[in-house]
Amino acid sequence: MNHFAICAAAALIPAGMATAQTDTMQSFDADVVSNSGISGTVSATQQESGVMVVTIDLTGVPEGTHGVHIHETGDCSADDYSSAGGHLAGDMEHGVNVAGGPHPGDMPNAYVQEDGVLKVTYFNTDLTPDMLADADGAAFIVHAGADDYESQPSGDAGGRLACAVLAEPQA
Ligand SMILES: [Cu+2]
Ligand SMILES: [Zn+2]
Repeated sequence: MNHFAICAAAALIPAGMATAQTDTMQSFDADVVSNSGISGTVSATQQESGVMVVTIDLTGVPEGTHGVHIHETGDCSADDYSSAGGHLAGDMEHGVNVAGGPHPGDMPNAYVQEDGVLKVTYFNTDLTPDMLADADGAAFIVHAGADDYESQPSGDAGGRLACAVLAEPQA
């Protein structure tokens, strides 16, 4: 059942929102930038249900477990991507293992094999288009290590390997 649901959602993305954007359904697409040789794309698309579907399609990712999050500022200009700020937090605590969590920007860890491919679709029921397109925008970040789903404020996931501006800050 899970497999079917994931495939069905992935299939809806190109047909659904690539050309049509309304007040209630919006799509955010971005290319990643990386000083670590990672390339690819990430998108966040609100579906008819209201659920945001986050699709990540990257190559060149080091083998291992990586925290992936939506961060609060749409700015990847710093060399270490610290310019993207902390997690998109929405007054919540970090992590699914914590009372009062998770952040709307929190997502499950990605497990990358030897081939360096990180390709996954996540359903995010807490994220909204308004959070992404707020005054300071939003960015997607891939971390060097795993999110422990409990350390505050960001899961102790290590440095930032790649960044993508999902929505620009509105000056
Ligand atoms: Cu992060
Ligand atoms: Zn978080």
